Amino acid sequence: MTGEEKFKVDLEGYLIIKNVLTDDEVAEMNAFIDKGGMQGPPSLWGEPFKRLIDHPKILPYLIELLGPNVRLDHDYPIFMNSGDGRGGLHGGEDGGRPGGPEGDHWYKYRDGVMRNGLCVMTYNLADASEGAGGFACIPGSHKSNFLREIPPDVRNFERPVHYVVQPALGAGDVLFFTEALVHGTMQWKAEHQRRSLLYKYSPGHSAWSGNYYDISKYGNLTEQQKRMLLPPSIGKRPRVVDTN
Ligand SMILES: O=C(O)CCC(=O)C(=O)O
Repeated sequence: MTGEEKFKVDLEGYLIIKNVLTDDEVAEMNAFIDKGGMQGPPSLWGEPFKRLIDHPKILPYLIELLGPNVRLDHDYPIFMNSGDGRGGLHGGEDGGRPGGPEGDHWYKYRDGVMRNGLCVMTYNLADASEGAGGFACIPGSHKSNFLREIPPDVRNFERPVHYVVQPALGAGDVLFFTEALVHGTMQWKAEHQRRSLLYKYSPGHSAWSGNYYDISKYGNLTEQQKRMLLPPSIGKRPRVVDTN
């Protein structure tokens, strides 16, 4: 992770990592999805999707932002057709809405080190240009002290305001965001289908989901992938990257 990328994540709470997947990889995954028959979460859809568990271009970001014991917490797809909606702005350290704090949504900085609770790496298999809709957020809101003051019409995307942005993404790009960032999904307006795969990670000691991965469903996994799929724990937990 470059110094400028660290600056941007600390400042804004999200980061676009360009061209992580090649055109061939995007095409292969889209061809699989076009055929239908997806069962379970994307990480179970076969080798190209299994590779995303610990993608070599993404793992260094996860370790920098969630620590050496980072684990995959859960993963799911978002497919949207033109006109589809999914819900307003949410997230942030206190949840920001009735229901109270989301204990796993947090961002901390100390002595040059950033740490986060639940974080997302969204693999984009289709372009989301400016105005297309899809992922939207309030940059910097992972550090806001006034989340409960975000008006309902802004949360529901009924009133456009300059501080809500929908970043443009290309197919193959990965969007990182911390769930401490206020974010949500704008109505999808493009003619083509939105295709996003959300791989969500927690620090090794914590879980957002109550359902842990069953590695017996995955066929062959590398030792590193097995470490990435471990349930949460602290004592003697192995680091994801084995440095021995
Ligand atoms: O990518 C999106 O549309 C937002 C997903 C979302 O709201 C979430 O991860 O909690």
